[in-house]
Amino acid sequence: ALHPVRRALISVSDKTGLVDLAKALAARGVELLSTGGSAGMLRDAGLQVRDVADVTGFPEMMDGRVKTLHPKVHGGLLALRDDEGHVAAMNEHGIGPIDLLIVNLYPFEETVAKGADYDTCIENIDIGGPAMIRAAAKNHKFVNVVVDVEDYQPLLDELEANDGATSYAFRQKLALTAYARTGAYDAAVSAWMTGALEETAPRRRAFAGTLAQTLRYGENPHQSAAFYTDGSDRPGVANATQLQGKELSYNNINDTDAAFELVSEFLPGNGPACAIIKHANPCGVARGQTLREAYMSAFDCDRTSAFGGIIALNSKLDAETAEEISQIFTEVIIAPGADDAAKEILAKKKNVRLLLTNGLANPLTAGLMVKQVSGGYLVQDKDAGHIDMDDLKVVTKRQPSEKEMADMLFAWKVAKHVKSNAIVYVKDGATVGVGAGQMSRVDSCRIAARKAQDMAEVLGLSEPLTRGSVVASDAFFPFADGLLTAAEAGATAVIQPGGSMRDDEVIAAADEAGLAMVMTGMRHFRH
Ligand code: 93A
Repeated sequence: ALHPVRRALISVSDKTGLVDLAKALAARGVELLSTGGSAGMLRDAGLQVRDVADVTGFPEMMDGRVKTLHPKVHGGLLALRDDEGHVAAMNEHGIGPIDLLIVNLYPFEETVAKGADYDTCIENIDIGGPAMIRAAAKNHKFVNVVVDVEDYQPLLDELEANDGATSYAFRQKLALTAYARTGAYDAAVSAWMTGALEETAPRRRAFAGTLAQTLRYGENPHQSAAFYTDGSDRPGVANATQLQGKELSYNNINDTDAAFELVSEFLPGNGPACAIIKHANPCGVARGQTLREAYMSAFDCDRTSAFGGIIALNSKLDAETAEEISQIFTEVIIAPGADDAAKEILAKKKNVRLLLTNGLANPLTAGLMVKQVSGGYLVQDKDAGHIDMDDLKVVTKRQPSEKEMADMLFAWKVAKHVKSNAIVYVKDGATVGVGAGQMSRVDSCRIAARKAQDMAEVLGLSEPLTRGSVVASDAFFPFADGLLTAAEAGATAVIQPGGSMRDDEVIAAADEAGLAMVMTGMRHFRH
């Protein structure tokens, strides 16, 4: 049913658009109630406003912690206008109905993002605001609640269309937005406290995000989709600046994230590195003396798949690398910076999206991974597992050479970012074969070797690059077959977690083939 708006309560931290909205409401004859700062701003604009303190008979107190928490406010929001008892209570206690609530909350998320100290974050937890929002939203049968500056104009349009009233359907939609906001707000508090107390286990915490972008569609055109940010300032796709190209799609965001998280494993201090991603899996990762060389080596792992891929770099994009990348079609490039000359080169490729980040992501930082299953969510810590040379146990007669060791650690880092079953062949600091997402480990070994063979033909090499390579497996070899496939492809050293019932068999096969093998004691499933 249509309900006229006669009285509004305004209490906002973000005062964007406030004066214009209030003027439009006043012009409709709506009476304005407001809290300290908001009231001051409206008065300065020449509007007539009544202080909430005047309504409640109580001053704002305790540094503003108690300003709207009063029956005269909450009764006015919650009273059912068509209930005799409620109306009688309003009359008895001198409670006037509030038909419209305009509230946006203390900027808790922004305060956390700025790195504020504990007490400042606590002070920025809004109590009265969410209480009013939840009350008004519950009573949407009669009350309008606006929590987003973006809803100011639609509200005015609705009032205009209905001669100063709003429809039930309109109020329902506002209530939905309102509860999404209070839910996300408390989830942000919960997430912050989880971090502040260094409570890393994903238990007893809520999670939610802030709508950052409505996407054109999801994984497929018939799926609707949106991008939510979690308020952290982690360098990566959520906090990057896009210099050119169309808006990112759902798949772009997913793949760009995979690419950047992977390349962030390689510290720029150890030289430039490049990762090329297709469908969330790397089709080439390499280090180089120069960034261009790193890109070229990554590209040479699987030129066919790299077409239309996503490229992540661990250092500033330079002109010669940009020139090289421009030779084929690429969807997205993400890097911690770009030279002017590089930007100029890419500007000619209007379809390429160039994203610049504020540094690399720290792979050791704790985080949360959420995945939806039918009827629920699976929540776990992000895989921040890390091994050093000291954690490795050589299990074969032959010790790996220094070069093999370096390549194995490289391969292991890449394998962490490949969908299981993951098999990664590496030679001279570059992947030369990647087997991803297979249901059996031996198939991943075969596919990776097979792709290396195909690339040898493309590159005009007499033998595949897997000759003299090392191989990483994200989980143990359940049988010797996968390892033997890798040996046949020319791998000379193996890195894997170990822990299979048949480790003895696998080690014996490695010894017989003259391989060196190390065990990490840690696995990196990724599904
Ligand atoms: O400290 S509070 O939780 N206590 C309250 O009773 C209360 N009522 C409104 N914060 C409260 N608010 C918040 O004050 C609103 O949610 C809004 O963000 C802010 C507006 O204050 P001002 O109008 O003084 O700028």
